[in-house]
Amino acid sequence: VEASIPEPQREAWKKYAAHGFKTKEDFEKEVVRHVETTLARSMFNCDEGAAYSAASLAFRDRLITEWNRTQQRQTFSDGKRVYYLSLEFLMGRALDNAMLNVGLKTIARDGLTDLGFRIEDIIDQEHDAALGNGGLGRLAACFLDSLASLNYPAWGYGLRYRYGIFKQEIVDGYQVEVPDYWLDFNPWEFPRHDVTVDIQFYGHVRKFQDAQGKQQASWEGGEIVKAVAYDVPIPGFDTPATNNLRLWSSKAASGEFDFQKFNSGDYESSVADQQRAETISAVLYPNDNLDRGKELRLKQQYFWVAASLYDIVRRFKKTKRAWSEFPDQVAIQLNDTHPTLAVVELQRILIDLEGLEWDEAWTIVSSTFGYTNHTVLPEALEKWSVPLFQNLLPRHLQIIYEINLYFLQSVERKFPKERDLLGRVSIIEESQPKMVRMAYLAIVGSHKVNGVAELHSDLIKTTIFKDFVKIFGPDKFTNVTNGITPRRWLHQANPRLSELIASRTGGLGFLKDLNILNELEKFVDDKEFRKEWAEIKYANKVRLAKHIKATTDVTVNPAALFDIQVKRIHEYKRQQMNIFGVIHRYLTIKNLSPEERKKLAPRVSIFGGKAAPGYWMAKTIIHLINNVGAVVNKDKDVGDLLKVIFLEDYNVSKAEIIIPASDISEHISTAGTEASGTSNMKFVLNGGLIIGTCDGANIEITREIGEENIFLFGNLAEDVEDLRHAHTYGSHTIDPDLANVFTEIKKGTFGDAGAFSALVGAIEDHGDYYLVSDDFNTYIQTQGLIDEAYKNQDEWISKCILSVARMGFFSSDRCINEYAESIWNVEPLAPEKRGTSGLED
Ligand code: NBY
Repeated sequence: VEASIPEPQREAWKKYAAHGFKTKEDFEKEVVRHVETTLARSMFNCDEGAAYSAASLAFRDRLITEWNRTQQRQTFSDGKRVYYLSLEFLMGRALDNAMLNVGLKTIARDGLTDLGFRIEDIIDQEHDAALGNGGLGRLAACFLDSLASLNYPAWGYGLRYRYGIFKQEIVDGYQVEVPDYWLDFNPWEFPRHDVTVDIQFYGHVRKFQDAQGKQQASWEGGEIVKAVAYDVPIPGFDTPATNNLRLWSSKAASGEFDFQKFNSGDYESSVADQQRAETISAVLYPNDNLDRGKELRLKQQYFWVAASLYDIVRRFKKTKRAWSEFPDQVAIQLNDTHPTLAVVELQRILIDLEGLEWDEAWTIVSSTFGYTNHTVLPEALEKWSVPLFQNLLPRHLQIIYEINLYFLQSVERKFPKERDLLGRVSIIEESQPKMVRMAYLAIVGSHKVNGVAELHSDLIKTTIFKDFVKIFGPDKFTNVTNGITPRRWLHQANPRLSELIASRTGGLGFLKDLNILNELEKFVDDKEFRKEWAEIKYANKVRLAKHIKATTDVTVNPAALFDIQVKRIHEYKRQQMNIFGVIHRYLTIKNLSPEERKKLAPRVSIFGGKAAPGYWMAKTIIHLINNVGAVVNKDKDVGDLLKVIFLEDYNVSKAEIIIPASDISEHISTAGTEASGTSNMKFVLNGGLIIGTCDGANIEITREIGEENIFLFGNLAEDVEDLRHAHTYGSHTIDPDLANVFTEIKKGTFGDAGAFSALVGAIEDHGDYYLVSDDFNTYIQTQGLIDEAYKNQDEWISKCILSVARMGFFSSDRCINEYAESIWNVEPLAPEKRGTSGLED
């Protein structure tokens, strides 16, 4: 309030308020100004990097103007806000997205041309913001885009990692990890050195009686680390609404403590303290679907959660409302269990710092949070050791015990005869050492728990969270099927397809209401439309073929069927089954006469994805793919009939090139293991077909597009348990085609067989947990069906067109509207009508 300009002086502010450019000339002026002043360069040393920087700064200025207005408007309107807490935001590039969302890409293209640059080259200068591992982090990014595009008052909260997900290099067929230092020049963030929070760690709890004789607790001592806010503007598409992503960075708190050390000549240890503080936000943990229980990770979680909650509470307190109204003003969504400490932290703030009674506080807490589960894999369910907690967060551990006590008491009252139940649902696992089960804490502390696809949401209710359904009733558990933003994953990644769709559906409206794609069904037999459709797919394949040539030096034929599997490497996702299938295809080709070979359909098998650095089996899969490629790609008998490509360093910006170029993509996880998958949606939206198992969102994609338009195969989730049991206790025979593949690997055809013995052994000798052998035969057969289907291009294109026409459901806009209605209870805030933004193209 003190910083607010007095009324009489506000006229000047209004008169000179920044507006941002609207014309090509103004854009060019801004670019030149930034080159000459912000960057201190000139036309004599402006390379593409500088042009990127200047263009980005021009757009940034524009975004921030809208950001300011949006935030002011949200504050004045005084409605409920959503806070999306995620340790990962896999944003990718921002410039192209900003240009498209504010509707000024054509102006920027023309302006850059005038200044001597090609817009594609400028866009290509940007380093991805890769603050995430895979699907979970990218989902958070799609959600931010939809929240802004739909005018929801929403903030994202995350960590400003100095190093995002590592860059992957392939050296001699092996993955090598290189640090991703991405902050050298980042025009998209605004440091808020005035927005800081002191975060406490370690220390002890002092119990005392307050003036009213009430038992109180105070967390004292330990050390303090400072959280500094960095804000990233999130522009909505075709709306001035610009939301905020606030990322916290850690730095040493300069307190007396440091000065004492400094003055007493202990310079080195004061520098060490500083570095230790900065370590907290230094690096993104590179594991997906695996919990490693490292202390620094727990520190990251608390640091981020405590800073975010302090910020949220500070904002709420400005409204001067009663605490009981907190859940009417604030909805907090927990993206997986990583932010679950927020439940405990809010309870602590309310009882220890704000003096509320336990029950009153707990009612507020448990009506504020919603929890999204993203996995049923046991190794991914977060647990933290009690001794670790005791040391790092002593007061929080006490509160967790208390939450657990009251929870278990309520369970006992409701189910007095079920003694085992208490042990099963206890937030504390009675192991050695004891562990805090974060998912259970998140369930107890939230009013809604959701899975991310129908099958997944059913599975969590019947397996890992079954007891909780019984305790809380089925209504607490719900499904919100994931979605993707059509802005990035169609309009930005596949501009020509977007343009074609716009030309037949009356403009770009489908990007705001994806169900409009339905109108494409009537063009399925339209000759001209089909021709353009096929040309666009071909052009996208040529673009990818060029990328493949440039990065791997392998020449691929764009007329071949492009078969793509790009995602994190994991045994449950079964890239091993894919490469075994490729080997099977290779052996088949080798066994044919040259005459017979001519009848085959040429294929390019494309893989991409990172393995967690400590996940040996995943790294072995990458090694095998590369070795198979090395053999197959130079085999004269094979030629164009089969090429095997591993694309290095799969990330968001590469996905934008890869996905539009696919004919078939593979989503072949063991049934019941992939919670949803989201790239499956992206591939179909870009006119590719899918080979997949009955898992995750594949099932709903099938329901929407029709089973005649998808290649499904494999065992069902309901049969997985029995099959696994049979592997372990019955006789386990390997599929004969797969056995042939193993024989070839063991012969050393793809390099030292010893390197792959663990991969083969997992299937032959160790129970084949992911059912590769069980599904191999139908997988191979289905691949055969695909070969046949692709030969009939007429039918193939019809399938593609009909599929795209039926994908409306998978927009993240639909998904966000479901969250808003069924979990957050928030409404959009219509932006002022200023006519500053207008759709172009
Ligand atoms: O979330 C993915 C699921 O595997 C995928 O099926 C789903 O579509 C997507 C969005 O709902 N999960 C995922 O990407 N998980 C992680 O990346 C992840 C990262 C870290 C940790 C656990 C999981 N961790 O415990 O550190």
